[in-house]
Amino acid sequence: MRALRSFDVFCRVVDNFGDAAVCWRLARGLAAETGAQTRLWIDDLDALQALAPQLAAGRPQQSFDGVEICQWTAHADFGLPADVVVDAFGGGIPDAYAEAMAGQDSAPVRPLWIVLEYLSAEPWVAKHHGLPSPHPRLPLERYFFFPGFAAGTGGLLREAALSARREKFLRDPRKREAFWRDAGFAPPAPGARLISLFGYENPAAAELLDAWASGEEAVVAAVPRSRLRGDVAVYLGIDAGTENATEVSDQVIRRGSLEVRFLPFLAQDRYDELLWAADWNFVRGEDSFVRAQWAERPFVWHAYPQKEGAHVTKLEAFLEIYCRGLAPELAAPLAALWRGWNAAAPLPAGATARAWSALAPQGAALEQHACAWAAQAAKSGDLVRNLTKFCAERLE
Ligand code: TRH
Repeated sequence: MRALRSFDVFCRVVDNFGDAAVCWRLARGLAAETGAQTRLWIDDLDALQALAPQLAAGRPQQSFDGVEICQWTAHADFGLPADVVVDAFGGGIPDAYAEAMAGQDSAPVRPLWIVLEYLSAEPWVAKHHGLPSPHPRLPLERYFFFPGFAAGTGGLLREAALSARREKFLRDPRKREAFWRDAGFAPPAPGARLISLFGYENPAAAELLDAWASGEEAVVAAVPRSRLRGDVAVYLGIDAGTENATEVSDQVIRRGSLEVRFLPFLAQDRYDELLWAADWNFVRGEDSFVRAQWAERPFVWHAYPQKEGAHVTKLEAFLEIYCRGLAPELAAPLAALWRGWNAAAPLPAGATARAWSALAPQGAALEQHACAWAAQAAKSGDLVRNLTKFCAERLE
């Protein structure tokens, strides 16, 4: 198989953090896995800097973690095309760059154009994975690369060092204490159920928070900065300011059995630690959705809302595979909780709280299932390895 000498990853940030998060994780993985020159071209450096605060804000070019991070502007000098060009989420690549790729016919091999698609559990994914499509104008093929949970898909981003990092964190209580100290809080009281909340605006939030506040057991809800924060603040009757407002950061608000902690937006690697420390994780989009699975804890996914409810199809497709092997008396309330959390319209009053009260006492069984699921999902292979193999085979 031909060695891959260079990668260019092109990332247009639509909104939120996911596009930048997936591309940053991919670029770091490619550099670590292959040692090849890896450039991440990104149009919104701020989104990336929030995920990796070590990066210098606004610097058009810098290197970190084996990746050369370049600001993607209309006047950027892209230089020679790389062996492999990743067009993330179909955001496209610069026209001049595509023409340069097409002009490489004198080169030993013509660069490969990979369109990295969004993650979905829908059954059609494996059939479409890896299919070529001729460029409408240039003598170039684009290959559609689909992440996925099943064999025959591109797999999931899962860096080799992940398990060791997680086990090291879980084995050492001092690391958990350090996490809270660095986030500006004391560790939660022993025995309190820790729930992390990351999501989009959500009308179902109040009902769940109320169930926790009026419940028997102590619940600590850790709420890093996100679009869900507003709903939490409204429930607590406090002004959260705008999503980016930090006023509420570092605040602890108590209501009955519920303690809400407003956390700052954490560095991506720190966010992993929150997922590992928590008993339940509420996540969203794509990258946190996958990280929650690798955290091997029960979780609830808020799919990125899409037109015509396309996200509900994605949600149901994932629920179908995730709940396989789960006892029906757990699968039914879990699905109800997820549907309630993703409902475009509010569910019958109490439905989300009822689902929660059926699940809350079953933490051990749900965690066991989460562990079994993580092992199952990992069988589709690490996306970085699958991608490098896919490319090396086509660059023969
Ligand atoms: O930010 P998102 O909603 O991104 C979304 C999705 O990717 C969606 O598929 C895409 O269509 C849309 O953007 C445009 O959710 P996601 O994918 O989970 O990305 C969030 C990232 O932020 C993830 O890497 C976790 C990280 N994160 C931190 O680093 N620190 C934090 O404190 C929190 C809460 C998250």
